[in-house]
Amino acid sequence: MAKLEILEFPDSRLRTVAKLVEVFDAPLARLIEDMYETMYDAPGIGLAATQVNVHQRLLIADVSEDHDTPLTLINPLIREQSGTQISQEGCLSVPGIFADVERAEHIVVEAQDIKGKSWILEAEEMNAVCIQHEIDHLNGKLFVDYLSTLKRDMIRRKLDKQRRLAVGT
Ligand code: K2U
Ligand code: ZN
Repeated sequence: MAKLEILEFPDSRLRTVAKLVEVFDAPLARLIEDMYETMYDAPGIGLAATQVNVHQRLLIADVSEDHDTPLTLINPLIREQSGTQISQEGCLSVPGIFADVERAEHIVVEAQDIKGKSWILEAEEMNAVCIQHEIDHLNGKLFVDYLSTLKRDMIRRKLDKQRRLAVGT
């Protein structure tokens, strides 16, 4: 297993629209393993392949308290959505920044598993938020895109300053 580097806003590679996964082979399984190690180590409750600079439609999540309920969604498609919920979101690609985002409260998702078998799952509350957040990543979208341009520019400047100071340490 290996910890993967997570791209950080405003890296333009985070804006890539991921392509469908077509080959369900050992390298894919290894990537998924490495993504789980990276996510749990961060720590985070979700991770999209885009964030580790792999532009395939693959996301993982685990919103459980004991970090023992992994969820792997390949080529996910939201088939139905209903209701709305507002929750505070963060992002491993936008470290230290949190903001309220409105999302669908309940979603029905069609996806493929690690072997390529299609399945349907329903999600709500934090699971639904996390899946929508990760699918946004696969479409090159970040939660800061739901904020005003002014706020997004402030965040960009704050992160740029943090990175400059980190280089200086
Ligand atoms: O995409 C990511 O960077 C993973 C996010 C997923 C997420 C964001 C907002 C709301 C739910 C899930 C990270 O896990 S951000 C860190 C975090 C950890 C626990 C709760 C919320 C955010
Ligand atoms: Zn994120």
